[in-house]
Amino acid sequence: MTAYDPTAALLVIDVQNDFADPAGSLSVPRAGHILPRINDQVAKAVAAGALVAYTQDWHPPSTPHFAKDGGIWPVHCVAGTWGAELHPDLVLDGPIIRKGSNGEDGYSGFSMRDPQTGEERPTELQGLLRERGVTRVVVCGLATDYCVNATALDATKLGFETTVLTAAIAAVNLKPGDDERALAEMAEAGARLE
Ligand code: VGL
Ligand code: ZN
Repeated sequence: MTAYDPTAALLVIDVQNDFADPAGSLSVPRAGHILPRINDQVAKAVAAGALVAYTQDWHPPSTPHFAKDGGIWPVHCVAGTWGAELHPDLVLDGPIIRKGSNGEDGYSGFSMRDPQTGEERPTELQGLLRERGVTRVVVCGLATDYCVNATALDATKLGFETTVLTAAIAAVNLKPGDDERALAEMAEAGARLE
């Protein structure tokens, strides 16, 4: 079981209506099942004095991230819309980091990649964690094969001891098995799957 303390941070990735609600435009199968588990973890983290940080996919109406503009995704999480809002059942108790605001593929909570130039830029998440002396991160949320995967991989690269809560994540699975491949990739990178 994950033990939280002030050196740990729980990262709650993209639990937004477009992913987490069955009516969302990029609805993730089983997302509804993981919400109570995420809320349990939020309660545990807060009780132990660990930071809880939330990410939000936050896209402009047109971005090369979307299929209509040359990318691969249906329009989702457009800034200021219902779909971009954090799910109403999610317990909120910490800072929110938005990514993708300038049209980047914001898969990782830690970095944003310009889809045209490939250039990577950091979000404010790393600074926030370092400021608070956080050395361990615990990752949950959506989706296993994209934002959870990218965030956990970046966390290991940045030297955070990284745990992924396999009961509190769910996958898009554009291709069957994407979830298993993402789990293997995270484990390979040194993340602990719990
Ligand atoms: C995500 C696909 C597109 C995610 C974001 O949050 O995993 N997936 N944008
Ligand atoms: Zn997106």
